[in-house]
Amino acid sequence: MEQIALITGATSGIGKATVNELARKGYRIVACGRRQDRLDELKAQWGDQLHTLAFDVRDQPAVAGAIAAIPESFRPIRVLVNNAGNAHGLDPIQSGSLEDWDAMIDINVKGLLYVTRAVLPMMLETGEGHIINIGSTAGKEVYPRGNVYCASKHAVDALNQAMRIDLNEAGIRVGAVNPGLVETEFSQVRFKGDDTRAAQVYQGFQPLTPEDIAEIIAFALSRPPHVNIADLVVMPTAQASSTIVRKE
Ligand code: NDP
Ligand code: 8X3
Repeated sequence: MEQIALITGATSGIGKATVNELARKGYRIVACGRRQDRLDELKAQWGDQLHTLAFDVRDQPAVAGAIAAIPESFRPIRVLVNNAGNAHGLDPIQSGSLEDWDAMIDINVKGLLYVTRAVLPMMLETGEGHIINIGSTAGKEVYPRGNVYCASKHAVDALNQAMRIDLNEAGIRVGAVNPGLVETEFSQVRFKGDDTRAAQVYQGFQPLTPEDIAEIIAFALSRPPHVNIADLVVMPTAQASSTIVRKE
């Protein structure tokens, strides 16, 4: 049967690479993000194989409305890649911006929940589904000034386990891919457009590419039905932990 995948955060980085990797493998894709121009570029590239949805994952009615309006030809969703998310700021807890905290909790945690809740009825109805949650090494450990971003990714780690438990009876596979340092627009967002500071994050070593992660997601999805890659951490070889990176 034809596989249909809904991917959030499809306009950049890991999500965009995953759209391209899965589309190359023949999936039909529902690509989600806020930036319509980027969604239009994906549509121009993949044509009838791809449907776009523009919504902010923080806006629950918008999430529910957009997913309810997915056309028949892109239903039922069998694969959900919960990828949309970002870090906002890198400040100590005593001086962190409340706006940044709200953004990270609302997007990385509540947004993931809203999307999952809207997609799940399609999986439950057919008894088939595979959810990949994009966590982070920041969900496995905590690093200086990572506070709320790390908390949001620890929440993703907890939700990944919780979804697997609650959806076990339904036979829906749930797993997480937790990357270390991947060169995307992530640090540009974290540092609010300070490109110099963002570039410094990836200097002096070879970071992961979004395509490295997309290939791993595709591998997890390609396992036979009795195999579920439940939780996977992937770092650049130069990285040993959030704070230990071998740089030249
Ligand atoms: P990018 O900044 O390149 O991509 C982030 C994506 O999330 C964009 O497509 C963006 O789309 C979407 N997004 C952000 N906020 C919202 C929102 N409010 N509503 C809808 N979509 C939103 O970063 P990455 O590709 O690196 O990040 C993808 C995921 O990977 C995130 O969950 C991140 O935490 C995680 N991750 C990243 C790592 C890294 O080192 N880069 C390492 C570990 C995990 P748009 O702006 O169009 O809405
Ligand atoms: C992104 C990786 O180390 O910047 O989740 O938190 S890190």
